[in-house]
Amino acid sequence: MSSRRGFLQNVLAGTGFFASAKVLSAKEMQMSGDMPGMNRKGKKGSIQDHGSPVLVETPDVPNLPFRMDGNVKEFHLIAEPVKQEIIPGRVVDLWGYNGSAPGPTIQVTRGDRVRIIVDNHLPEATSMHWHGFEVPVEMDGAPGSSQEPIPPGGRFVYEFTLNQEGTYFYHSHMAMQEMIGMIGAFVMHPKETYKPRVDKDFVIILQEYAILPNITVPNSMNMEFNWLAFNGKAGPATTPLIVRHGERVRIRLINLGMDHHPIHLHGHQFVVTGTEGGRQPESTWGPGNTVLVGVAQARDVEFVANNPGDWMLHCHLPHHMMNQMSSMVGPMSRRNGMPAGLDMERGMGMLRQGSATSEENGPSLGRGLGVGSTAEQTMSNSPLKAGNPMQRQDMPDMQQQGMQMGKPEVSKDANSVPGFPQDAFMEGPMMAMDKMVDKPENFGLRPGWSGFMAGMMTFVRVLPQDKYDHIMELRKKQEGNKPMKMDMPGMGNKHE
Ligand SMILES: [Cu+2]
Repeated sequence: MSSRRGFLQNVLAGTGFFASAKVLSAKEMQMSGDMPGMNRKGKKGSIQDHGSPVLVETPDVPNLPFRMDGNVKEFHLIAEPVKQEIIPGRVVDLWGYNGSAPGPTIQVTRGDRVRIIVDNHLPEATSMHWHGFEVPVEMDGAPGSSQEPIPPGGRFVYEFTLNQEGTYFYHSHMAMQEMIGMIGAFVMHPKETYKPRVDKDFVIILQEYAILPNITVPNSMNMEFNWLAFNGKAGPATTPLIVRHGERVRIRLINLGMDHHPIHLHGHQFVVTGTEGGRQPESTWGPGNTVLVGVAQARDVEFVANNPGDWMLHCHLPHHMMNQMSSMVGPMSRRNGMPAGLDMERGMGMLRQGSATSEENGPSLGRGLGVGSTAEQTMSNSPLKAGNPMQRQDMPDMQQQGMQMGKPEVSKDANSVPGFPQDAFMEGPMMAMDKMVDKPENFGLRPGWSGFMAGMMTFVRVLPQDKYDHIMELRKKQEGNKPMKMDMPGMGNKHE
């Protein structure tokens, strides 16, 4: 196969070889045509009530391609360690599938016969559970009871017919592995689209990690989290959901972590139309703008994007709207150094050397390993010492990296106001990094926007036709410029 077009056609027509399989982005799948068996008749821009559903888009996460083996849709998942860039410059070590954490999104149609080959490239045993699937027990992926765990280097082939529809997901059924990224979306489309038909359909997977400064591995024992992610990205690195003014939109929220997340949408009322158990009858739909997505749950919300603007979509737990929260940020902003002699940079979590949990650094940073730690300190905000509370020239590196590093505006008497600071150094110009997260979907956002986006946060951008078209054009250009990535991590890279 020589051309990209030919390759895509083959994969999508179900004749592609696994050896040349490639993880397609949602965009590519949308652009390249439809999945076999999904006869999508929808014309661009038209809102119609018949025909097959639109494909879901999982921002920042690829779709998993498949091939047809007779009448079986065959997918291939590889459990493996993954380097995940949560925000620019912060690459962490997670475990996921096919180079992605969360793993690639699987889309099937009700009635499909599905085979999923799971290879274990992890250093320990794993198993794959199909959450909420009504399948024979030997296909359930419960290690020790329904099957032997898949040993390192091993493979298990799952095969079943799916007679369900809705927002489902797959995940490792090893509890600690769940906490380090091992989940992916599994959307089962109905044969005929629901009414009213949606024009855009998105998936967002909610995850949280406890990752100490200068350490790349999440502490999956910890119960407090400093990195909160939508589809593996924390704001402002999340990719906004782009919709046209007037379109009907579905967002499928999936949570598999240690915390529950009340997800809130600005500017619109939505209705909850589905759970992890599938579609709810319309008589149960009530208006809301915040939906609590509990652990192991999925919630589908739908709304008509009738209010133009860049609207925030975020978890409303305040600590889930922050990045790399540090109990010492407050104190560091009002002292010239830590009691133990650490400077502001390190106090802010930008540790230059050593480990944040070392005997030397741990206690003075107020950080420990979490469970049973003796090094944790409780810190509260208190009035500042007089003087300049923050010297941003201390952070030339950050500026070189593209942080805008503006000066937060504070009143003259700020230091004498009990409670100060709260957000003065956590949000705003200091944290802005518009250029570092530049991408087509961010085009035209208000300058400095990125300083106020963190954690589980993204935008639903409800755009007039011309702005929408412009962003789609930019997207296409970007796709064209990208070098073609043929390798599927962990797989042979032989082409026809
Ligand atoms: Cu939350």
